[in-house]
Amino acid sequence: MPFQQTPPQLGNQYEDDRVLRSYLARVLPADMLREIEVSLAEMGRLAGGELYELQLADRLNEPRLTQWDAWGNRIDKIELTPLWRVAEGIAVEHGVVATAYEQKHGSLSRVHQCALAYLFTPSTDIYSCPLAMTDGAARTLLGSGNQALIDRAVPHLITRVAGQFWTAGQWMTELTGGSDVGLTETVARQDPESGAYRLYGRKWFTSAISSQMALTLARPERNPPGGRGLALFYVETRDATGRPRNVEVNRLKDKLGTRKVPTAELTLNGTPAQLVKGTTDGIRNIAPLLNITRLWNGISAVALMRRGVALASDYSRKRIAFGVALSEKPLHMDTLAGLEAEAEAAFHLAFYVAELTGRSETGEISNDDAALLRLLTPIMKLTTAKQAVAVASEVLECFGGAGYVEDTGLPMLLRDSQVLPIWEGTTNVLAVDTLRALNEDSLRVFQSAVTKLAGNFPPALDHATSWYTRISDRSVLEAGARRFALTLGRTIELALLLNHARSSGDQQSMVNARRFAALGVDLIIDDYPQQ
Ligand code: MFK
Repeated sequence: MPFQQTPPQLGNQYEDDRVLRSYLARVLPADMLREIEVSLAEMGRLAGGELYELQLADRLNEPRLTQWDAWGNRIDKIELTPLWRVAEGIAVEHGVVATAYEQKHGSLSRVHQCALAYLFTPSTDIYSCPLAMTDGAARTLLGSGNQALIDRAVPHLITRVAGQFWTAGQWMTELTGGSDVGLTETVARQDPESGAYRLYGRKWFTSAISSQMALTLARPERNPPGGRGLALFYVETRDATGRPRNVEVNRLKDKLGTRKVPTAELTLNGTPAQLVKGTTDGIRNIAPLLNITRLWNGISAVALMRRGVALASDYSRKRIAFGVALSEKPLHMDTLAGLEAEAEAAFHLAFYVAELTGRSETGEISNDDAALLRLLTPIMKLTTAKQAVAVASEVLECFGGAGYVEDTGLPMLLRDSQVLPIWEGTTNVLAVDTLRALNEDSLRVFQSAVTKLAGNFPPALDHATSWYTRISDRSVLEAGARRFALTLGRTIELALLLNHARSSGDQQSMVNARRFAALGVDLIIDDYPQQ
């Protein structure tokens, strides 16, 4: 009988997840956990079973754009892959967006929702992208005070009824720059009689273009240049017959990963649009959306890490090399232990931001914690995204050549992780955003949160603080901003991990905390050679 390698397998992704279960047992009241556990176990069963099988079977399918019908009409029809169509139904039915807005459990509903998203994400090929933008649009509209738009769109965004569900797009990026949004060239022209706006311009990188609505930025005519001169607009993408409303999809992007996400280049050619909130300050007004999608980015990062570690751990028990299973090899297990420690540390930071986000949404947040949330959102996004890429790369190596072969489904983990540090603000843009959010107050709150969680004032935090307070030259500060933000990120990850280990009594969390500390937290370089 020739040798046959057993592939890795997944069990119930909730029941098998020590980190998620021990975290939820610590932060949720027991009756809430009992109540929601059924929904989590069901999502875990789907994610490790039917959805995972469908994901592997759907591997080569990609979304398709048909620009013209047989009779010369511009239709720009987008067909999604079977996996995405199933994913949408499951997301709606299980309330992967809705749970955060139904608020059955107050601010902890956000934690429940993030747990569902975390279980759902790794088996659905970045369907988390449209869900993230939908969630962000609902939050932005609800905070806008624009009752007409709230009444019109929000019920669709947060519904559990399949036929009524809308996803939302986030059309920001233009050719002038993905990061420097203030350079946006799209113009908003107002009809002098009706007062209605139409948008003219090109959007260069619009994710999940299959959405029914979008939030976008454009410059009303005669507004000044820069971010302040932009306004936030609401767009419905298609009319009642399904025809695009003066939006042309020029082509879909040919991307390294996230291949199921129909990401488009668009021309807005008189697209009807409504102001969301005022005629200026579009960047400030769209920031709630950015902060929600950045939370999703972090939850997706930890979800993909968790999937990689689950597959690699299972495989280590099935793969025999040099006479024993890989799980008997000290070096292989040391490698896996490092990945587990990174993944658990990242998990606690992403879910801590979810807890704070939940409290900010129900108004149960102090000024101090609101400042902490503003600071931690970019720190969490940039730190977890970098960890996800590093973990995914190492996970592939745990499989040897099989990790490099497409039809194992494993390379997709690396390609999909690679988007996480790029979209929703690159690492460097978010490092600069960290500086934007940092002031005397937020630094003090950060220090006291870390000290309370860790039980001491960690040396890495002392080093980072003294570096930050010593540097007065802005260009030196910016040059070190990435190392600084990552040091803050890893410092609070370690503090959260220690706090979890102590409060829950989870011995494996303590092992992971020690390992994570040994892997390195302090990335500050005091006197980096200047060019
Ligand atoms: C899988 C899960 C997730 C997936 C979803 C993915 C789909 C998305 C696909 C995309 O990638 S969409 C495009 C994403 N693009 C970005 O994230 C843009 C990245 N660039 C930035 O974030 C820049 O930092 C920014 C554009 C915000 C900087 O622009 P400016 O013009 O230099 O901003 P400025 O003047 O500093 O800020 C304007 C105002 O907004 C200020 O407030 P004030 O007017 O009161 O002074 C800022 O404080 C405020 N602001 C900026 N960022 C904020 C914020 N407020 C709260 N939170 C923030 N994050």
